[in-house]
Amino acid sequence: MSINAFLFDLDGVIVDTAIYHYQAWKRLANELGFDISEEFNEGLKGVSRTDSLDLILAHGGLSLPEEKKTELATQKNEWYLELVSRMTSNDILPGVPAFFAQVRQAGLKTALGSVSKNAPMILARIGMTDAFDAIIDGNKISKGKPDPEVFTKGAEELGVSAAECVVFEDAVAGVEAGKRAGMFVVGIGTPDVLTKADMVALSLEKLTVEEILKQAAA
Ligand code: B16
Ligand code: MG
Repeated sequence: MSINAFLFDLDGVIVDTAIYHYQAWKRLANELGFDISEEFNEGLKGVSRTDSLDLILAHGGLSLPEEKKTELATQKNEWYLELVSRMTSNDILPGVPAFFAQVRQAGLKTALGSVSKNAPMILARIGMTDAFDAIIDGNKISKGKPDPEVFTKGAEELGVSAAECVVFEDAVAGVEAGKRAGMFVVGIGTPDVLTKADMVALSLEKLTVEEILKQAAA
């Protein structure tokens, strides 16, 4: 089966919003009286807002009522929105525009596979809404990564099978989601962290479509 579609995660692959999620969660943890490290934050990447909060509270040894948790998640999102509200196309990660030009040239379909409810707003801010044939975001799914739903839905909307898809992911949970969806996964980061990815590169800048298609067919 040949590859006909590329499915992209947003945070950490197209734009570096991962740092803003981290800053907002760190601020929240600090207000609650504890801290979260960058290493701990790796486990939050690709994880939904509510699941992230549960992991953070468990890390701080806190158990809070649902009402309070909703309040904290809303507060984190407000801080996050403050941080991303000034984003522009200058925040697109290096190599992304050139890579998308190659993807189009190769006639591949594209989908966004993000569990972020803020994804449509971020795409609009960076001017990349039209770069995708399908957009799956946190408003369209019920299960966050590592559940494969976000990528399975992406393939479905594009009208392709899982075997025709390549996923681009920077998160451990996202790589797992792509593999569970039955797709070839390109990890964006380092091989020591993204151990389950089929191939790994530091950024899209370091990749060519030709090389990926060759590896996926091997
Ligand atoms: P929001 P992705 C994920 O996006 C982020 O990696 C994760 O840190 C965040 O908690 C999640 O979106 C939900 O985001 O609070 O904006 O709905 O990596 O799947 O693009
Ligand atoms: Mg990500």
